[in-house]
Amino acid sequence: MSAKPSLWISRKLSDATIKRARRDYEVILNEADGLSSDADIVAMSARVDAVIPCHSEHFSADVAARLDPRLKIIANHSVGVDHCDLPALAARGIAVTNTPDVLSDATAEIAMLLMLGAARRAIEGDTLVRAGNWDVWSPSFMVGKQVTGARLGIIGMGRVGQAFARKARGFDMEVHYYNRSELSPEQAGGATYHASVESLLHVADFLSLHCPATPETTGLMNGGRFALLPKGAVMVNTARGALVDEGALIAALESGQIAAAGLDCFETEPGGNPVLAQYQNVFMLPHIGSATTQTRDAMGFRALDNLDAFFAGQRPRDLL
Ligand code: 8YV
Repeated sequence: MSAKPSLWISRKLSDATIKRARRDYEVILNEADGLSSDADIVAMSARVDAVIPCHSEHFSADVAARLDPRLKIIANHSVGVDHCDLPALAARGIAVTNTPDVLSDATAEIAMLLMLGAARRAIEGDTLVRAGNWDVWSPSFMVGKQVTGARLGIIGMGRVGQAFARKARGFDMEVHYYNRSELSPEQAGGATYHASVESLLHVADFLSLHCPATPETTGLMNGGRFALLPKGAVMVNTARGALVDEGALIAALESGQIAAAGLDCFETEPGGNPVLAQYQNVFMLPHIGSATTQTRDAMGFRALDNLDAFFAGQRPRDLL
């Protein structure tokens, strides 16, 4: 057996991550960077001691049951772990880690971009100018919704939610939040706590989702909940597509209940939603919340730190 543990890197991570991984592990890299099927994942598990997957590789209960006992740790290159069936993996004795903290600011930046772009009609304006169709100007032209001073509702006040709240305070927004538990005054930074999602929605002129996708949060934003928002609210989702019932969102856009939306994630990924794509008041990005050079390196290094601890016989910092 090789002195170095063997490691499957299932997607093309940053150059710095791969360089460091090759120094310390026998790396099998998915150079082609394509998606792996369940069968690919199961087959690979017999060849390696560890894997660094992205959220694009699914470790369902079925896959977990079929994994080879050689695989000992799944060191995710993501903070979200909804692609991993944690109880099923625990039952197989496989350790699972994630990469919290390091992507909070990059994701909050994308939430801010989406909120501003949706509120100020960025897609509509860009399309008009780019197509050479900008042939009029008027004070009643492309009037949007002002962000500065508005009420912002955040669902999920974890690391990303708090990073977004900090940025929103720079826009003098009045921040409200719903979270499973109330934060300490230092963490809340002056934001108002709501003990229920419903209470929060009533005051959310802007709404931003930052909670994980779990069976409890799937379809969190449905028709009934959209109806509780102030009319003409703007919704932003940089968390997971599963949180939003896209059919209900389309109905809310049609009725004007939602004035605009900014989406970095979708029920179907990759791909998105072709019906939502018809709306100029929906600002869409292809799940790039954490896609900065700095953050991708930090995510890769955090995953490797977790692996290093595990193979040194220590408890990984981000063991779930
Ligand atoms: C990543 C994310 O791009 O970390 C997460 O949970 O959704 C994204 O920031 C992706 O998961 C990388 O694997």
